[in-house]
Amino acid sequence: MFITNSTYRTYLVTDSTMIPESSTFIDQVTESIMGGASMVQLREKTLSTRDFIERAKAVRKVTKEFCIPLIINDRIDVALAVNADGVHVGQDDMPAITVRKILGEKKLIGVTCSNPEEVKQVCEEGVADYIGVGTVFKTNTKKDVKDPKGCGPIGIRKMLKVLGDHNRTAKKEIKVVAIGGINHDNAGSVLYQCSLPGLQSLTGLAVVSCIMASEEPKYATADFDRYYQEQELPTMDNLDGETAQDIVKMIKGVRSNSPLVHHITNNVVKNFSANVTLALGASPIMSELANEFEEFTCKFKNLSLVLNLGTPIPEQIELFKSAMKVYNAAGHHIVFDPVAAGASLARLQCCKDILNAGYVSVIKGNLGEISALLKLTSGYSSTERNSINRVVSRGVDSVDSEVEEKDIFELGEAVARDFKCVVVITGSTNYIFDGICLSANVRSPVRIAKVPGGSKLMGSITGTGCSLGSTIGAFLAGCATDVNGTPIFIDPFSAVWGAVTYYNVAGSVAGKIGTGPGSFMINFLDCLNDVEKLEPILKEKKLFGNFTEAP
Ligand code: 3NM
Repeated sequence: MFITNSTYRTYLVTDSTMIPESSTFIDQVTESIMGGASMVQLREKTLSTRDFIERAKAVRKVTKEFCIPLIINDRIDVALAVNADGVHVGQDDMPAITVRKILGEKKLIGVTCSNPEEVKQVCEEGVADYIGVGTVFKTNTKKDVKDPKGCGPIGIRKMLKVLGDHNRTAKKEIKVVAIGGINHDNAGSVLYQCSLPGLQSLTGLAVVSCIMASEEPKYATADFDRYYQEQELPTMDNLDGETAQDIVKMIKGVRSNSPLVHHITNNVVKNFSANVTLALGASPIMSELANEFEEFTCKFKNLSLVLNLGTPIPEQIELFKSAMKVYNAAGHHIVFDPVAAGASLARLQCCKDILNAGYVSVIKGNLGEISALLKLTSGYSSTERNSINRVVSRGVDSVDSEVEEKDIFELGEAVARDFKCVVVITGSTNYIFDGICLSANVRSPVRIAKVPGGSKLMGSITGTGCSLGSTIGAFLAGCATDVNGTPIFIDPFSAVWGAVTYYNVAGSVAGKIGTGPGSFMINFLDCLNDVEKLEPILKEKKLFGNFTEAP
């Protein structure tokens, strides 16, 4: 049998306990294969040996007809009895080395891994053809998983890093499928988020209940194919180059489209963030009513979500997660502000839960906050991190004087690459990193933009950091369509650069007028609102190629 990467694409793992009443086990498997299942693992935990063999023979007949591999879970004897194409073992089953000795070189061997150490061991043993990494998300199908909550894309990427390092130099590439809680709601983002561009991505997805329990297993399987097509990352070639250079055009887009910027944010800054959003010409909404989120995403094209971790409570984290699901499904941008991420392990855990629950287009924070997130990355991007490791978040204020610029570059790049998003590190100079427009196969450079801070007075009133999140949200949503409401593609990096630049130019102009924090706040809102006043300065600002240093 000819095994390629696409052999692993939609890997059906069977379970006979969840077949719909109107169907039979073998019908479910056959239909799934007809829908495009590219590999089948027969997984039976309660059948007698004799019944297991009978079932394996029946499935073998179908897999043979469709020329796809049949893998037997755990039972080497059953695999031998029916001449299956391979065996899949877990960490407590027969060691892969022993399986290889029994089965010989021609059969496929898969091993389940739940952490980087187990991946490392499989790589060192060098006998497996593929690994199954998981559990990605909570699943009801397997009860004895090591991490019932799921390791999420963050955990999967840490395993991919170990595998990718191995595969880079190995004679034989070990393939990898993700498993656990994968369904049609999350398959696209699993493929997108569980990859390290230029190093390692998933070869396929392994699925049980989403197919085995489906009334329409053929279509349930076929649907998985389209998620692979969606995995094309945007590249520099398909950007709207003209708009990407023109902040005035962007802010005018915000004003004419009047986007809705949905905030779930902390109580301290709600008022100021709403005023900043209004001053930009966008509409703020501070909704925490989960039932209406889907209505927003159906109703509005120019919409974004700003999640701010300023005053977290468990209910709010759950609200974040449900909002993310709705916004991700509708394809609207999400801006995440990991306020004081490094202040405690509990807060970092909140960030981990949030970033595992879905995809955010932008992460905005100060140096302390972004360096805390470094702990959630796979480490595939960075080499040395000495001075970054010295940075400890001190509440919401970060210390940037001790850190060299090259370390800031390394930090931003690492977080942007891992989370495949735009990262903004705020401070007296703002740094923006593009982890979105990367090539999937080669290690392409991360675009970096540098924007000078606006005014020292911005630090004298509360909420200027958080309201930058609102501004980014307004620009992303404002640039999502042209004035006629037709969707246009402007890359998030350019929109974020436009937002950060506009915000700081307004701050700089306001800072020169006022005498103290009170008047500054008012002048700042006025300046944000006065495009004509800022226009001459904005016209000077350009994104230069790969790197911009604003004059
Ligand atoms: N192995 P579903 S999770 C068979 O984590 C299996 O190793 C897992 O089922 C692992 O697609 C799992 O229905 C069950 O969530 C996955």
